[in-house]
Amino acid sequence: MNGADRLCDVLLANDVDVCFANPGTSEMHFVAALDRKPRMRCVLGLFEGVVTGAADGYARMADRPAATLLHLGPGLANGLANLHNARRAHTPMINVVGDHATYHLQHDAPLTSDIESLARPMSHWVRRIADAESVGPDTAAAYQATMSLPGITTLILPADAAWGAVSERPIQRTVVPKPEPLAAEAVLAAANAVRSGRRAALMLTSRALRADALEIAGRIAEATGLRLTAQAFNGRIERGVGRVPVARVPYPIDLALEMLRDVEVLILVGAEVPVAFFAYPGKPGRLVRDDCEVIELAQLGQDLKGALAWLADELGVRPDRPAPILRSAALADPLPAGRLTADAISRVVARMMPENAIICDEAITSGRQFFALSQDSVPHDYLHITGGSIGIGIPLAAGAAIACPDRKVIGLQADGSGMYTVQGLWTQARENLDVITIVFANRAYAILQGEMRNVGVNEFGRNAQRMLTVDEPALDWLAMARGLGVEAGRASTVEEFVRLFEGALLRRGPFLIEAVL
Ligand SMILES: Cc1ncc(C[n+]2csc(CCOP(=O)(O)OP(=O)(O)O)c2C)c(N)n1
Repeated sequence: MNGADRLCDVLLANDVDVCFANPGTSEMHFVAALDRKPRMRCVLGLFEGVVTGAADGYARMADRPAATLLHLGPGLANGLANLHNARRAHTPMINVVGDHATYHLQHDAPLTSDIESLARPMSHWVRRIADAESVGPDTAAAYQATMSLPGITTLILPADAAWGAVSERPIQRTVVPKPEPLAAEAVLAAANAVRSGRRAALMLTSRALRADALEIAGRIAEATGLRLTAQAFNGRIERGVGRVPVARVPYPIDLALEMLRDVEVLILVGAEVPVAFFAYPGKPGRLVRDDCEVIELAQLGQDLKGALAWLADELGVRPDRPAPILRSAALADPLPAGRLTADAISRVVARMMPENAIICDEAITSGRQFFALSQDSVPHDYLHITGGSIGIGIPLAAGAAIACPDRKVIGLQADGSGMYTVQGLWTQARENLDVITIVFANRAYAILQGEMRNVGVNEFGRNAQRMLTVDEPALDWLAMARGLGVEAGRASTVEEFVRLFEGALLRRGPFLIEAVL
């Protein structure tokens, strides 16, 4: 047995049995060890941004981490943008980054780089494994850290630690430390604030946005008048009919300020105080008013649902009180017709998505209305881009589909963002993943055109035009999808779109619809 075998065995003992990978020579012993473990599912991504984005989508839906296999500093660097998104989502993930053998580093061979420095900003926890015998304990430590933070852990695996012999010993499941207990003072402070009659709001994220936790929050809201809000960007929300609806803080700063203007007490449940996505001249950074009292009921890593239950108890809100869940789907709304617009697509998807669909939203400007339009759709999960780093949508959908093979995944995909990790379609095809990708082909970086106008520039000259449009040549999504092994169709009217979407819902396996806007 060698270090690489030990690494795999510790992962498998903890049910980490999917490895998204893009390997190189320094990881060959790890590849050979993975090859000896039939329980491990290895999924190839043709670019490391696909690898890390897919591991993110997988863990958001599976509620357990995947491993990634990345090739030294450059491989990790290619995956960093989506690691950044995963870090913002507090997704559990164990990255294994191969490195040269320890004694080879002195030669500064071409692929040598400072991997720790590349890893640290996008990881919550980083460790370089010293030798083969350390592989087991270090992998267990990475598992502990990823589960309890929860967050991104990165293990650097030197080739000689991978190939070095280790003594045989039984491998047990790693014990994860219990989360920090909830603080009675925080619960009391929140309850007192709610009782005070001041206008109070709960700010939820992460585990607090699952249906069971939302139900408790909904009961509190209905009994006390407390408002329910969610962070602007969240890893996963369970929503739709039968669930308690929650409003997200909007992206446009003026709408966000408007939403939070009258909030006098903000109670954070895993969430942060909301801030503007960017600085704008003359506008505040924090989105709550200066005199807003902020109470941290519970932090990420603590039992967020338990915190809500305790608050409900403290406020005398009975657990058998009916929660304000949405009761009927808006299926009676007529489908739109005629010219294809982004909102028409959102309406069609909101109306036609199957029960338990998983929506991966990287539609950027085209998806602005989707969240509101799908509030009373059938029950579904909503996964968002969490760190503002575009290029997550296609990989995120692939990972979610691997985690939930019995559920339909629908990717709402802006075209500019889609081009960052378009290779992810090939992974969808190779793994025969049940994903419908809807490309909003507006052939522009529309959001940036809006941001230019926000800063007062209304006339675009040649250089701005060249930087903010994605036409000439127009992207041929049908050809790209087919070239990557995914069947595809193009729609220019609502009727064409509905026909393609209906067909895609009836089949299994990946399908792409280019929606020409
Ligand atoms: C990694 C990364 N690079 C660049 C940007 C800046 N950026 C934000 S949105 C955007 C273009 C989005 O265009 P598209 O995906 O087509 O959506 P649209 O704005 O047209 O709705 C860019 C380049 C970013 N957010 N992340």
